[in-house]
Amino acid sequence: MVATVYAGALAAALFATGSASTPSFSLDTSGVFTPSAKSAASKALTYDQKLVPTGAMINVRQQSLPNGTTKIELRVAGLVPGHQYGAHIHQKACGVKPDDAGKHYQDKAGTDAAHVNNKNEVWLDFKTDAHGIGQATTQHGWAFRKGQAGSLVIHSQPGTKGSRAACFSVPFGGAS
Ligand SMILES: [Cu+2]
Repeated sequence: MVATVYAGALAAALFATGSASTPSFSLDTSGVFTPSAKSAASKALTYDQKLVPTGAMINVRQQSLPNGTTKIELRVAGLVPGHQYGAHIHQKACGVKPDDAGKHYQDKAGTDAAHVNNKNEVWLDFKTDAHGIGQATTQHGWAFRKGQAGSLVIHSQPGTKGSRAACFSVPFGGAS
């Protein structure tokens, strides 16, 4: 993961004077879920092995453009077929306890409906196919504040009602 992040940073530095479509920050990181009780050091932790079994895989990509646009792609495999999951970017890295990832990352802080939505937060809800594979993509017109977006949490159901089934630590990149 370190090498991937480093490569992304290096590419950003090399191409900083490129066209508007050249990313100012990019990362591509993958993980295999392990039970949180057994391996707190893992960056992919499952809290609910019925919904996110040990060995399930996740891949997350971020591309941020010089104009401030942030694109996030999520891919998962090995989950329950035909299930609707919720997923959001949270503030902190994952820990042994589901709540360790903290709250949702928000562009503008707030607790009302004007702030808790998929425009001001990064939601990547998805439904798995018959093989347990799922994917989601989002794009926002704003950049993360550096160091304030630390994980992607998979929830038991879409939206904001579901419990936290698994967590993947991702050092999302901030504005350049
Ligand atoms: Cu969440």
